[in-house]
Amino acid sequence: MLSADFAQPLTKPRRIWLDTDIMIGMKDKTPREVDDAIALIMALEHPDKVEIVGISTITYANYAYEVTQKILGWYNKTGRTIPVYRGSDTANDVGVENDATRALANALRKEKMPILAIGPVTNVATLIKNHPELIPQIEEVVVCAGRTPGLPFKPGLEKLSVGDYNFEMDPESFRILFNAGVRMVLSGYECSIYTFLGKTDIDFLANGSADDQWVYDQLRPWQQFNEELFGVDGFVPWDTTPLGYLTHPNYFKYYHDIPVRINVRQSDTEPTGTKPYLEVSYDYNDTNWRAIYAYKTLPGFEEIVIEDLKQASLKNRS
Ligand SMILES: [Ca+2]
Repeated sequence: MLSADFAQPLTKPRRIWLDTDIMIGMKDKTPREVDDAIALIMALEHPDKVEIVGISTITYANYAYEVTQKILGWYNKTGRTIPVYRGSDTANDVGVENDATRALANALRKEKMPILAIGPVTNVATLIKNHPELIPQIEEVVVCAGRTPGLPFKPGLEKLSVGDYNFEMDPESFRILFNAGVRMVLSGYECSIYTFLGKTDIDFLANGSADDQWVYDQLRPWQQFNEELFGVDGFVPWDTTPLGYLTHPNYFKYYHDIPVRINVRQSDTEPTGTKPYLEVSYDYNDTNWRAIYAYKTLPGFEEIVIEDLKQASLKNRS
């Protein structure tokens, strides 16, 4: 027989740090990536699973700060104030302290927690480089990066190769994280590619509150820009899968304790030259680096992403 106790959550939410290169709505030559914003809205919809202790920004740090505050103002219905800190503006100054690295250090001095780092990992690497005593306080770093050997990144109709953006922006910082022996979770292209938000998936936002409409007005051009680049009208919400590792881990397939290496060879995104690739394989026997590698999203996760956006929108109307 079920007792009333079963209705109570069995575990407390996991307290996490979010480091993000959120750039939704940034005025530029082209529409900008929207996935960090979707991951943030999703995280706010699951206060039973994750509690965001603080948010730090990386690349375009000032714009990211402003837009994060805006989105929190609209969609944070958790009753908790979530502080936001400006991090590295360039993702090429590892070791240089900033508001974000100081705040993250203070947070880790108080408690152990995982870091969800859905941009270049410069802020996290600065923390590790300057405060190695805090490494044991980092339960894990969940990132959107990495590939199985030679896997091309060709979204949509597979006409165009794209880079492993977060890794290629700052490979040195990834090196610092792996050398520190921090538990790493890689949930990148391979895991995320078949999660796809098309026009009909987001139409409801166009009829929502003024806030929802602002979000729609950023998502829709991003979908159309994706059609120009990759042939399909819609986008992959990449950063939702590393969040999903923390909120809905059963929706992903993982290679556990898989060796990781940085391999340098001919670039698949530039006509000439070489570039580094962050790759995982059980065949790599000359590396101490290890990760949990998410290689597949199972059916149902996309529905969770859409439902979370709908719930966020409904709350925003009342
Ligand atoms: Ca991102």
